Amino acid sequence: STKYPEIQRDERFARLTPEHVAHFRHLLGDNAVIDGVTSPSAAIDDDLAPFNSDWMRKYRGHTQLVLKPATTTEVSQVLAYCNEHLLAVVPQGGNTGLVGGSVPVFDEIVLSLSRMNAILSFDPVSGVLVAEAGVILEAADTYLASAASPHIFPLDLGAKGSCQLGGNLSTNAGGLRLLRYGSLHGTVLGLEAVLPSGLVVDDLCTLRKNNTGYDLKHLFIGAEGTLGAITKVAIHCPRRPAAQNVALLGLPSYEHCRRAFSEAKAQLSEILSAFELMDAGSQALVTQVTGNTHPLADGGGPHPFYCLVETSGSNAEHDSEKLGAFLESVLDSGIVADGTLAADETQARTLWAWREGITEALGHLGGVYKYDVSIPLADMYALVEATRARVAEAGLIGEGDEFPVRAVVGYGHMGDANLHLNVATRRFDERVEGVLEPFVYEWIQERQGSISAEHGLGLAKKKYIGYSRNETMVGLMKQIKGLYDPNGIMNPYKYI
Ligand code: FAD
Ligand code: 2HG
Ligand code: ZN
Repeated sequence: STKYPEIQRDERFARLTPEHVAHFRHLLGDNAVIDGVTSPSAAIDDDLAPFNSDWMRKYRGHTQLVLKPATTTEVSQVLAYCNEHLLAVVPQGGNTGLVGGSVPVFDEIVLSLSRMNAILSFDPVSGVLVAEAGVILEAADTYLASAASPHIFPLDLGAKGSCQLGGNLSTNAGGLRLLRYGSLHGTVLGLEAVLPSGLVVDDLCTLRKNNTGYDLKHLFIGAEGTLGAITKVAIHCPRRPAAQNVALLGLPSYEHCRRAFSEAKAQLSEILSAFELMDAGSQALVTQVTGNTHPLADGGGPHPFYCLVETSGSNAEHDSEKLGAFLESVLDSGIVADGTLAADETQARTLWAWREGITEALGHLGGVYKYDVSIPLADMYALVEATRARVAEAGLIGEGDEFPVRAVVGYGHMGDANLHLNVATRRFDERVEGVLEPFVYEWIQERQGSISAEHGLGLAKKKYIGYSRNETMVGLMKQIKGLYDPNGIMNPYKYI
């Protein structure tokens, strides 16, 4: 895991004492506290471990205290006490974040929202869902799917079984269908959050239109827990599409993927709901880890690139006819070398697994350096090629233990010009990091891209915010941080 030689513990923050812990036990009850302060033991360390280590096992903190409040009032009481006693806090949802933002750096208290997991209301006519921040994304979607008039949560991503709505909002997660349903800045109608002072920001509006002054909820969307803790969410959910169809395409070059995307928009227009990119390397890794045979292995595969196209609509026959016609046309015109259509829901899920399973497969190989970036589409994949060349030039990639890098792969949300460049290593290695950074960020800056498309900055990109935001913008962010969190107790040492 990564060490933090450049970061010092801020000694303004108090160290936890048994008196602090006694106060929290009194406030929340014994079951809501994991306490390694008053009763340290190997068993308690095991209980604390999952809260201290991130999904990638790259970042590791040293918290001795996890608090699990059950109500907004409890969150407010906890934060007010922490603020008064200068105790630093990291809000944590499902701990699936990929930038090291969700775990402590030193001994910050972890504020877990997992017990605040109630669905509060759902209006099937407007489609507005109100839920607590600790609701798991998949649970929210399952609830909506089983409603008398089935709806869909307007966000979907590979970590849906663990991530929480509060974490989704705090990272402004994008996911697999942003192309169709837009960003959380559009779908979230209101939220409730607690500031470090204990003040409850009650902005749980359920209206689609509300132009009354500054729309402050947007500050919490993507704030990564640096301003306060989100406790409730109101979100606009669309009707669940009656029909979903999926096609997987094999293509000879990245330029062909761009042409296929353009054709998909033209031919599938209002029913297009996802357009995802995967390179050959990413698919080879999924094959290697799962042992499954790639669906396009027989038709002249492996292909240099793959695209997954999904349609969502109200008429299954109409949609599958349209997707079938699209596949025929891109095959005929030579844009696509091979393709397959899912015949039913099970096959659709299987095709999706080749895209959604990449992150998990990479995780099996060792340490992964992840770059979640936005780049204008024309140049998007060139970053993977440039990185591959740089790593090869540095002599870091090859078969055998002496080469730290196993693969440089690219995939992502082509419909949103969002690339996931992943460099898989045998283990995290400072030599590799030195070759990749700031190279990747400079490359992106030169092309007016963004160094963080959908995962946030966290600790991973703390040093690099200046590559995508100018001094004025960072200065304004710091002023807002100072206003909302004057003692700086919320998620310290991270990007702001
Ligand atoms: P955590 O990881 O617990 O926290 C993330 C950040 O939010 C931290 O800074 C934390 O302090 C803060 N936070 C959490 N809860 C709160 C709260 N209630 N109030 C204030 N701050 C809070 N991201 C995408 O955008 N698109 C994807 O397609 C995608 N796919 C993924 C696939 C996999 C397999 C994995 C492991 C991750 C993926 N992610 C993706 C990254 C991740 O950002 C999302 O999984 C998710 O949004 C994080 O939610 P979480 O509840 O796990 O938050
Ligand atoms: C995805 O789109 C996620 O699969 C994760 O955002 C990307 O692992 C990654 O780099
Ligand atoms: Zn993604």
